[in-house]
Amino acid sequence: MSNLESKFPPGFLWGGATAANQFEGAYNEDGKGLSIQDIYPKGIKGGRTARPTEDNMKLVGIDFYHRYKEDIALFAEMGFKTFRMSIAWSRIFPNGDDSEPNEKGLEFYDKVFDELAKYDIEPLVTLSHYETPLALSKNYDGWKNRKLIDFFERYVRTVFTRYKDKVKYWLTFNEINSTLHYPYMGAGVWTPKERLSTEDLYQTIHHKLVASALAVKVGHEINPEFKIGCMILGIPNYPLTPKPSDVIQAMQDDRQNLFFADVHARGEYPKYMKRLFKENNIELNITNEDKELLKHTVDFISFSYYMSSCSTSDPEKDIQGEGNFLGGVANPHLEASDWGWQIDPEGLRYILNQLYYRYQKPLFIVENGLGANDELITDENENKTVNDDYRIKYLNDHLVQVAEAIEDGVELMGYTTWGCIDLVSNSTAELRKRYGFIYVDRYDDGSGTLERYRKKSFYWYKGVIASNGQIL
Ligand code: BGP
Repeated sequence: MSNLESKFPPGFLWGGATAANQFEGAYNEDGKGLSIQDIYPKGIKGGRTARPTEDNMKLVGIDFYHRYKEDIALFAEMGFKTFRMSIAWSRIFPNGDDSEPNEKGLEFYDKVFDELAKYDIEPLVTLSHYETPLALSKNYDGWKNRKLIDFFERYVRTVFTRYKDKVKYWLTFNEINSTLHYPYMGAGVWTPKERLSTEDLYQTIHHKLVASALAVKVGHEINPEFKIGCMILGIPNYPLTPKPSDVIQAMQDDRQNLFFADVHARGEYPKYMKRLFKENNIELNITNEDKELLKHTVDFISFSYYMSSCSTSDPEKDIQGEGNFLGGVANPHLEASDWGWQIDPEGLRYILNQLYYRYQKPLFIVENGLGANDELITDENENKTVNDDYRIKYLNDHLVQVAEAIEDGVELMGYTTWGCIDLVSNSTAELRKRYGFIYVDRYDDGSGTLERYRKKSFYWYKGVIASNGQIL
């Protein structure tokens, strides 16, 4: 692409993405309450950010809470135009249902936004990144309970009002469609998934959809300049074979994701969901007020993209979790990362087109990246670094497809790589699954200095941003 004009529009929002629970640390400082992530046992080592013990260093994240100035300076050095982060709800309302917000928590994000402003970096803020306050989970069964809508409204009003002149771009719920598969992570539902009826699961989802629309409404009232988007886990499903029943299966599997974007973009439930509810005797409590609220549609659609998946109508071939995140069947034409996530750059062009021409709303890629085992080395200048050519290749290949999609006519606001600084993995709670341009000296056994080092990809991404994508 190098000898061509940049295909990325002027003002394209290049940057990186994070989530509070995976990198802030300071799980109980300055009045923060626990979130569901703080006790969530995952991976081989158990909990995430609860009480730090020697063999459970994940508990401190990577300490952005105390090192945000240093980290933001590094993002600025790469030329970031935007930085995606989340607000930890339980820093603001420690129990979720408190009547007054925690001033110390609010002050922390003031400081972060002020620091970003120094470098003209636009914050892109997720209101809820798998971070339901633990007390709401235990005491109310999370989003299964309609009351959560009110608590969420109080929280979003508080942060929208407080930061109305500091933040313009907002996302409501991270990967809202994953609630269908992970009701605890997605919605703080304390009842174990096996005991949750399908009806309760969809009611839970309904509450989140209403809360998301309510956030759009309230946000636009507080500042009409706000741009508020939904956020979907983007996994396109290909038919495993050209057999018509496989094609239909792929269509059905896609709807498990697209349903969420459909409601956010169109302001009502699609007919195919009404059919699904009818055929499964699911009767949701959807009030007239809910229906009115849902009409507050989003300004843009954002999504994460790591992989595609294949769908089959043949139950014998349909082995759940055979290499992809939400089940599905492995694609024989694709290779996978060390964690079994199949790498498919062209799938990104495909889903960009699918979403854009379905909704005709601006899109934003808010996560994409490669989790890998990085090796820290000392280079000839005695600098510590990582030669992560594999990461550069992964991102370059994906961005070339993004440029193709832009040429296809897709309106794209920006691109933030996931985990621009190494952070704790969401699915495995490990730190060795690294995504960053910045290496953090921290290991799964709790050792490490927390020093930051620039990887080779750091300089590559800096060049990509400086040339607005021309060096790809
Ligand atoms: C997405 C989540 C992120 C992030 C990313 C990478 O699903 O929104 O929180 O962690 O996946 O996943 P992992 O950390 O499991 O490699």
